[in-house]
Amino acid sequence: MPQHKVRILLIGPVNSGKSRLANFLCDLEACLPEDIRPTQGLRILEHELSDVEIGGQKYEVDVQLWDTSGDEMYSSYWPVFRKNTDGVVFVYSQEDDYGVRKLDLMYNYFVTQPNLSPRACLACAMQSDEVYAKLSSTFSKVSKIVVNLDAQGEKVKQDFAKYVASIINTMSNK
Ligand SMILES: Nc1nc2c(ncn2[C@@H]2O[C@H](COP(=O)(O)OP(=O)(O)OP(=O)(O)O)[C@@H](O)[C@H]2O)c(=O)[nH]1
Ligand SMILES: [Mg+2]
Repeated sequence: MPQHKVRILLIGPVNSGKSRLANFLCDLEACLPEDIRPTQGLRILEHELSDVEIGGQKYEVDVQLWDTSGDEMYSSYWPVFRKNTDGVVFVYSQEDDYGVRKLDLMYNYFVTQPNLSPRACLACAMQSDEVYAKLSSTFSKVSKIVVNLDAQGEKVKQDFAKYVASIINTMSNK
């Protein structure tokens, strides 16, 4: 099977669920409770997706996830996070109005400035009971999904595979 490689950045406010989503996508959910803690700057996780359909053909894709910290303490790392990334996933909670308002600034830095296509982006609202905050019009061209890891994990994996296919399409149309 032909192969592709993509590097995807996970960004968003502190405690929005970036590491939880990354663990889930890489089948690391069963980690010990003491492993769950704020990310110290950056974690890099790798996994392989098979049977990703791109233009009618199936590919195997090596996915490298850059799971970043949302803490402003690490904002001096942003130039490193942004360099050579193929896609950007925004992870947020619709219960966190303060966090959602920070996403516009992140979009500007990680997507608008390096001229990345909105098709290489995905906005993931982690499932919440209440909805206090919505994305601004800055995200109008970005695909949006609601992530419910407890009840609809399989759907999250399918949505993610579609997103990976869309990144590769964007890369090959450059
Ligand atoms: N079930 C489960 N919950 C997790 C896991 N990892 C984190 N959590 C929980 O999910 C919530 C969000 O935590 P994280 O995913 O670590 O948040 P984050 O966006 O990575 O935060 P920063 O790294 O500080 O920017 C917290 O309540 C964690 O306790 C996991 O692997 N499994
Ligand atoms: Mg984290």
